[in-house]
Order: sequence, then C-alpha cells, then structure tokens
Amino acid sequence: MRISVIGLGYIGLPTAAMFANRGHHVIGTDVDDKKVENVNKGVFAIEEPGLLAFLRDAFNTGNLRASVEIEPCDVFIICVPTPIDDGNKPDLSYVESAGKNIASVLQKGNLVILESTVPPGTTINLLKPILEISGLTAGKDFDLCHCPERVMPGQILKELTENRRLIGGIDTKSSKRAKELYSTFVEGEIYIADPTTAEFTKLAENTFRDVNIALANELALLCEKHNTDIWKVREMANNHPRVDIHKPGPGVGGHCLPVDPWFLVNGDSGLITKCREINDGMVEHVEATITANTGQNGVVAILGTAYKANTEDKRNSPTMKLLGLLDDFDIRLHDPYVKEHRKSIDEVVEKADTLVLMVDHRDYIDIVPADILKLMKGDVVIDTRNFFDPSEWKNAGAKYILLGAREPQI
Ligand code: SAJ
Repeated sequence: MRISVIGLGYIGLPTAAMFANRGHHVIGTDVDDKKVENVNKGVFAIEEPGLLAFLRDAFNTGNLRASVEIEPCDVFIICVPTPIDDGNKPDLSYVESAGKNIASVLQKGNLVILESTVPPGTTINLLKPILEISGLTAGKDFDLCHCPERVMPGQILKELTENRRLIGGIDTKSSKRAKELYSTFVEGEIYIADPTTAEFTKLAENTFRDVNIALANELALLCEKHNTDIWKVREMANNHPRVDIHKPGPGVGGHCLPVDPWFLVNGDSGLITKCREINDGMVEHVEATITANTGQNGVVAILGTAYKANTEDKRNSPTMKLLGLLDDFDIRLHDPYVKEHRKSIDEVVEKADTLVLMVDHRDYIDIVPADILKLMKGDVVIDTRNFFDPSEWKNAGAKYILLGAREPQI
C-alpha cells in the first residue's frame, strides 16, 4: 500500500518506519524542508536507543522517502503537533492544514487516520468537513478514523508494537480497514470505538496521570509542613491493595501531560484545572528551596535539563522553567542526554554552593557524594526525585534536602 504520513516528528517518523519495514511504500511529508532532506539522506536526529537503527533499516529498504508536497496515496496518517496557545486553548492549525492538503489529493477508496491528540469532536466536526472540501463524502467515498498515539517517549518502538491500540472509526468499515492496517505491526489488542470516544479516552488517560501526579505533589508539600516524608508515606500507603500514589517531583513536563488536560477543560475552575496549577507550581517550590538555602549570587549546579529520565527531550521541562526563576544565581547545567548540556559533572559542580538534582537519569547512579562535595564550595544538595541515597550524602557531610520530606520532630 502507498501510505502518506503527515508530520515527521517523534510519532510520525517511527510510524512511517514501521510501515516501511513491513513492506509498505511510505511517503512522509513535513513542512520542514531540512527534515525532509535529512530523511531522504537517511539522516535521523532521534537519539532513543534502538530507534536510530530501526529508522536506518527503514531507509535501507528503499520503502521510505519524504517530501514537502503531499502526493496521492491509499492511506493518509496525520501525526502533526497539536499545541496550546498562551491562553491554554488548543491550536488545531496544523491539523487543519494537513486536512486541506489531503483534501487536495484525496481519491475514492482512501483511508484517512488522525493520530494527533485532539479535543473531543475534532475528527467529526473539524477534520471531516475539511476533507469533504474534496467533493468526496466520508463514509461513502473515503474512510475516516481517529487512532490516538499512546506511546511513551523513551520506549517508542516497544510501545508502538506492544501497546493496545484504540481505533475510533466514523463507521464499521473505516474501523475495520484501520484495524487491518495497524495489525501489520501492532501486537497488542486492537479495540474499536467511535471517533469522539477515542479522542476523549486518550485525553482521559493523560489527565488521569496528571491529576494523580498533582495529588502526589500536594501530599509532598503537606509532608514538608508536617515534618514527615512523602516517599516513606507513599511506600507505606501503596501497600494498600487499592492505593497507587504516583511520584511527586519538580513538575510535570513533556508535550503531553501539561497540554492534553486543557483539551478537556478549557478554562473552568474544576479539579483538572487545579491539578494543572499544582503541577506547574512545583517548580516555584523548588526555586523557594534553592533560594532559602543558597546565599545571594550563589552558584547553583543543576543535574538534568530534559523533561524526564533517560531522554533528551526538553519540551516543557521543569528545569527550563526553573531557570526563568533563578535570575539571582550563577547557574550551571548538566544533562548526559541533552547535547548542549553534555559535559563533565566535575566541571559543572566545581565551586557550586548548591547542587540540585532535577532529573533521575540512570547515569547519575555513578555519582560519588564525597567526590562531588570535595569540588563544591558549599554543601547543599537538593534531591527533587528521591534518587540519591540520603545517608551517603549526609555521611559525606552534605546538607541533604529531599523534596517532600522533612526530619520528624520526635
Ligand atoms: N512524572 C512525575 N511523577 C510520576 C510520573 C511522571 O512527576 O509519577 C512527570 C515526569 O517526570 C515528566 C512528566 O510527569 O516530567 C510526564 O512524564 P510521563 O512519563 O508521565 O509521560 P509522557 O509525557 O512521557 O507520556 C505520556 C504517557 N501517558 C500515560 O502514561 C497516560 C504516554 O503513554 C502517552 O503516549 C504520551 O503521554 C502522549 O504522547 O500523550
């Protein structure tokens, strides 16, 4: 089959490669001509383990090429970004423009799939009428589905194949065709809904996680107030068969959890909005902890600039937000995955007053507290992820501060 994948980002490109490696002829399109040029040369910027080799394999099959222009195909898969604007309102302009481009080449018998995360009703109320500008009718002349991507950055390849997949077709025929198509590589169960239910389900999943993290974060702040330790409380509470407290931390980053809940609530003052505010506010709490423990104009060394462990992705990273709040300090940044912050830890911590661990990258397991403290000027160590061993730092002479934990007053 000839498959057009629109948007060659962190979902579109691996998806295109999946189909190419399974023998389909795939044409990826993107507005970024540099990206298109690179794909056509077999040059890929993605650094996730295993993924680069997989993309190169796809390139070597000869089944994958890219273009800035859309071309007639059997199937169109939309994987474009759906960000929010400054007022937290969804920006669906990329979906609209992908829809218009497809409409310009759409033919009878085509299948169109929207994978981008969108507000409920988008497939039916926005995309369908745009596609019908072609003069063709959805359900009669062409098939249409929403099939949300649900893979976790850091394990994209594994999750693309192993995760269950949800298909929301506008009718049975659309869903059936999409199911057959995804069956070429999806090993998990494929289940069917209508488009709006599929859209809502994807948003419900990410909102569930965001709300649960907000609860963990609020409990962490309360633990500090009550001189106890959220990490111990969490461990104990999670022994209960029906309790699963998530991990608190310096905030919720990435391009999914800080964005998708806004597609559901759009400005009301309910629980979901409150939870977004709690998670966004955590970075201010970290800033306050740094300020309270570091002298004026002090040097602050920060470990981790990515939005979460073991990835190079910096989108909405709590560290990048924190930087905007730390004007009064001399900041040094380290991250083993982020190119511009990949340097020696020794160089970053030298003469630092305070060391802040923002991301629990696996590489930081090798840190030896005594060696780091020898290089630092001060002795303050702030762990926002419960990653370090507190006793090792304390024995080496650090003033060790764990987010969400204070010494009990017995
Ligand atoms: N985080 C916490 N505490 C936790 C879990 C995560 O503070 O207990 C933080 C992380 O450090 C990070 C942020 O939340 O800053 C988001 O990370 P994540 O691992 O929770 O999620 P994402 O954004 O990488 O991927 C999510 C996933 N959704 C769910 O697990 C419900 C993924 O399956 C989706 O495909 C993806 O969003 C997406 O594309 O929508």
